[in-house]
Amino acid sequence: MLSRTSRGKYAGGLVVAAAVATVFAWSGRATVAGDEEMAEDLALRDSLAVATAPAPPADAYPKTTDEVIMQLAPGSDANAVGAANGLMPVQRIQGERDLWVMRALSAEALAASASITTNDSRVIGAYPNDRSANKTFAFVPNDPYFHKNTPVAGWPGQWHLTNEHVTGLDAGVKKAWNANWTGLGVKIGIVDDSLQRVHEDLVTNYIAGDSFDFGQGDADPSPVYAGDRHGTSVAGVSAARGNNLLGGTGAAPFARLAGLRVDFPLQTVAMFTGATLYHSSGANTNTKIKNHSYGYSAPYIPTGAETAALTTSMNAGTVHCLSAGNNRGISSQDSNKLDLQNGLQAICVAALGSDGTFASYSNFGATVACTAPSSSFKFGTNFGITTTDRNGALGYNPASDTFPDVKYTSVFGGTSSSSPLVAGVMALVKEAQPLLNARMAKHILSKTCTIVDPTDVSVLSDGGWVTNAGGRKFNQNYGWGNINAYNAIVMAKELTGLSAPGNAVRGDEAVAAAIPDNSAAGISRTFDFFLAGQKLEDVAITLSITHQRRGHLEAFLTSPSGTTSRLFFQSGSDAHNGTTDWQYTSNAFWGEDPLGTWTYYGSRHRSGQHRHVEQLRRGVQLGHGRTNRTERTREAVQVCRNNQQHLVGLDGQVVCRGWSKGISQAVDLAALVGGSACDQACKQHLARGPHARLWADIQLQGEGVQRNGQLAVLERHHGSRAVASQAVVAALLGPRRILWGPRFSSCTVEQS
Ligand SMILES: [Ca+2]
Ligand SMILES: [Ca+2]
Ligand SMILES: [Ca+2]
Repeated sequence: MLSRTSRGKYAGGLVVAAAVATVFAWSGRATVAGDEEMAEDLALRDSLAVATAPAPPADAYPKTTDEVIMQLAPGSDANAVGAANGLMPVQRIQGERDLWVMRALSAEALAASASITTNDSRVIGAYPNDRSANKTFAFVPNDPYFHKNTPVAGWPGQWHLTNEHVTGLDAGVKKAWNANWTGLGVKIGIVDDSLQRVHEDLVTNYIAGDSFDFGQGDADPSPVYAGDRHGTSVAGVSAARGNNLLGGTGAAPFARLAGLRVDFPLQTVAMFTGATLYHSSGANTNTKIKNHSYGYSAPYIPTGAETAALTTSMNAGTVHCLSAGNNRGISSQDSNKLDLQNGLQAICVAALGSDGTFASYSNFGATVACTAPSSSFKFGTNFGITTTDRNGALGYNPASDTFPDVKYTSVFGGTSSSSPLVAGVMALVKEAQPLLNARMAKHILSKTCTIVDPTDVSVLSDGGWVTNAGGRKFNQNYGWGNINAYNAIVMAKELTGLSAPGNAVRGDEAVAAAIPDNSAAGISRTFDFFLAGQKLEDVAITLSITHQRRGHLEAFLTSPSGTTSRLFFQSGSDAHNGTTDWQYTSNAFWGEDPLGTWTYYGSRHRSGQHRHVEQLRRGVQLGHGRTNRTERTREAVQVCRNNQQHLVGLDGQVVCRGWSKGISQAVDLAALVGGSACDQACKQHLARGPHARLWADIQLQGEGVQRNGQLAVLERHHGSRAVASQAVVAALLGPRRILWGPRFSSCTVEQS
């Protein structure tokens, strides 16, 4: 449904198709475009009108124009009517033979058009063709606990979704919802201790056909034990039903939820393996997103079958989100020591407190992909997460919460909450980009997450925010940064696919050398990759280390571009022996060129206690590949240069100088976008010329155009007349950038 602003009506009743015969064959006229071209324009306009959401604010546009929409008596000659009234027909409304857009050639003619129906019998209706400001009815949650100070003053609201305390410190879902991305049609599998399917805020999104209880072997994932409460809260973070006047909302308010119950007291590897694969591998891939808010609290525990299942399911296209862990301060605090969390392509999610810094408990590591808002206990002032809670006296409320409604809790948190938040966001992205898989998700995250805590140089951050040679910023406390749903969707919409995944392996190397005592430099070795022109994705290196106390060790990897990533951090309390074939992954090199010499080294931070000979043995694996996108890039510029039908401004670049008439040679689209090459005379010329409206729009919105930097401005020429419809401009300035034209849309370029 659309709402629209009220508008003035000049005179007469608008007669539409029902009353107007449409069998009349329209004949072309010199002053207007041919029917076919016009139909294209109108179809474009219509498509843009639908695709553009939300509309810019009404006050961003001049309210009035010099155009009038006129319903002529059947068979009337538009040119004759125009000539008699100081008007020029510029466009016939698609599908209506006698419905015209007329441009007034003078202010007097425009004023006179208000009473034209009484003065010219050929005109039976006239309406101003004013600028409009329609909006789609985007998702706006009406759920009572969404806002702060609900149900009573003092409660934080769902700040992780839309932060009403610190603007922007959230998951960026509001703008995504405003553009109507809600997870519709996407199923999220919650691998957890249960899912209370009858909960009022979960029942609507719950989908029985994709749910299963791997503990009881039945189809009902409902809680079994009194302690089964975790999954119900996790599920609500991803996809509690939004806009139902109940509780709160999930990040993906209209996504569907599949409960995949594991019996935690009696858990086996088989239960997790089954839940990981269920309906997201093999013949049934209904469930495209899965969340895993669990993991080991001790380091270096192999999870062979589960890891293999994750790989299988990710290869089948599923996006798996995993909690990074809540182990900061203990020996498993580095997620690279957790086998599931450091899998290739896994989306390992850390937690961000409401103070804007990493949560007090959150794991860190080179394998972290991103962070998302959750609870924290630093300074005692951080908010918890408000989500669904097991009904009645069970659950977190009232046992550890005083929130007034025991069906909900305000004290959920941990990376158990940040991960399903990312899973919910992934559902939004999946809705917007059906090709989304784990690789694409990581490409997107690597470029769209938001930098938080920008001055963080804590030891665990591994050097603070480091920008690698691929242009990605990475910090082990946050991965690529805080999730931003809207940014992710904008990028996802631009993608047209991925290149085939590449994989390169360097075999084992027996180092057979001692790691010197108390030496940060340790020992190092190098290896080479000969992969010219590739873009790195995941990097994995497997190390076997013989040592009496592995907690004293650290290891690092340096890329040919000079980026160094800590593979794992020392944990003095971890007194176990060395590691055998442990695979560490790093996201720190994403987008770099792997060509050249890599260096890895191990170091030891204590001395004197252990006299054993240490050995390193390593194998290494690089994933590489690119996203494909139809985008305004320099490559696209070259491909499209000969396309004279389109003008595309791209980061100040001119694609095609087809701008032939009415504008001087000196003025190109770069001038229009950037304004720098257009002097005063040029601007006056533009303001008077056939592109006056487009120019006015750009003047009005110039800041937005330049801010976004990548917006394309696009024009279609018909002889001397340019159709610079407001819909085009609105589309350019709205959240969804567009590309138009068959030739341009074929300009698929590779982009890291
Ligand atoms: Ca059951
Ligand atoms: Ca709700
Ligand atoms: Ca409860």
